[in-house]
Amino acid sequence: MLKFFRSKYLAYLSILLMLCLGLPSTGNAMRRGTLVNDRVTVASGVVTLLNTVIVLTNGVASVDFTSATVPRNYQGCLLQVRDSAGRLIQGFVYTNGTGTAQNIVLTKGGTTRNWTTQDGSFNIADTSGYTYAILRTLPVIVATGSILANQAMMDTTATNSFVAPVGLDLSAYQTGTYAIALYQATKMCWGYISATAPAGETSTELITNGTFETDTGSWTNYNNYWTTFERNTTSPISGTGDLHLAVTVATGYASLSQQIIAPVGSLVRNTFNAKEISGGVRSLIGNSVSYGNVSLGCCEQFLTGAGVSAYSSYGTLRSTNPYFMFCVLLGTSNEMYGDDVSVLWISDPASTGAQIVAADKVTRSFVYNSGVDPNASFSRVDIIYVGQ
Ligand SMILES: [Ca+2]
Repeated sequence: MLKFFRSKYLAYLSILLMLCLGLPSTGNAMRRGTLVNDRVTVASGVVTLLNTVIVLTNGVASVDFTSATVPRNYQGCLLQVRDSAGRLIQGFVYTNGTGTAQNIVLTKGGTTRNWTTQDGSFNIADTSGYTYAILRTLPVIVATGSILANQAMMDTTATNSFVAPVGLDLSAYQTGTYAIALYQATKMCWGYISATAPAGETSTELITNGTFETDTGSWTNYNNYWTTFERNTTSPISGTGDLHLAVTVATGYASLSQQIIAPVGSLVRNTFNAKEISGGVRSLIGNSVSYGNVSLGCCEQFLTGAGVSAYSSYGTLRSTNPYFMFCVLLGTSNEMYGDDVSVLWISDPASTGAQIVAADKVTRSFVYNSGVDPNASFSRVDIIYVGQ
């Protein structure tokens, strides 16, 4: 399961890792990076006392410069205000405010309403007015955790990029001010979380004739290795017919397959109902019509027991236009019945997932992907507040 906890000290480590992994290789797995310009002034100016309302109080800290854009267009940035004697107050611009007023929080990405630092004698009624500066600062990690194998629910295509990890609600981060970074042993990827919430899981059926109600059309018995391949009408699993497969040859393998049309990196959900009479029958979405290598496929499920069971698995395609198959390595007799076969192509996740967008915060794509395996576990996942 996912475990998230807050951290501010891990921010620098994460940014360093992103920078290092993005650099050309020189033969070492990592290169030492140096962070410079971690604070850059993006706006500054002067304001009169007449146009300034400053609230210093812990819990309700805010500022109002009678401007619709300053500092509200700089959420996540550090606001510094000095009175005419040079005394300083500074705090981080929060994610929202009221009217021209803007809430101030203690830490970037935080929720505690307070100024980060205050010179004790700062004058909140300075008739000579104030100067201010708005500084862009390093992103900060606001949540971190890990993801088990087959639970990332990722699409890594440039068209549909999204992440919807099992048990993790990302809807709070759909504000256009967060990024997500996912790490494996030697790989990582990251992108911005779109401000657009997914409308809900959207899918397209890729299997033809998964119900076997009239025939076994659209299915291919590779080399006829399944010696029994027929539509069964005697007590079918559902409807008027189901799939019956059997083979007794002692060596080799057998597969019954159907090609599905979707690009590599797509998320799919495979479901079917089945019962296994004997042998070690499994299902797989693999890269060829023959007995597949699971490292080249996804959604591997082993049939268990003579009673009808419902099978369900999510996976990200490892090749373009792969094959769904029922397959066995031979050696003993193998026999199964199957029905209601479905492979749904998930083009948008549930509303708790996150569409991933590129640096323009619009185009669906990860910003960087060194080749993560979406079906494997992720040792670390960070939610990063970047602000505006
Ligand atoms: Ca049926």
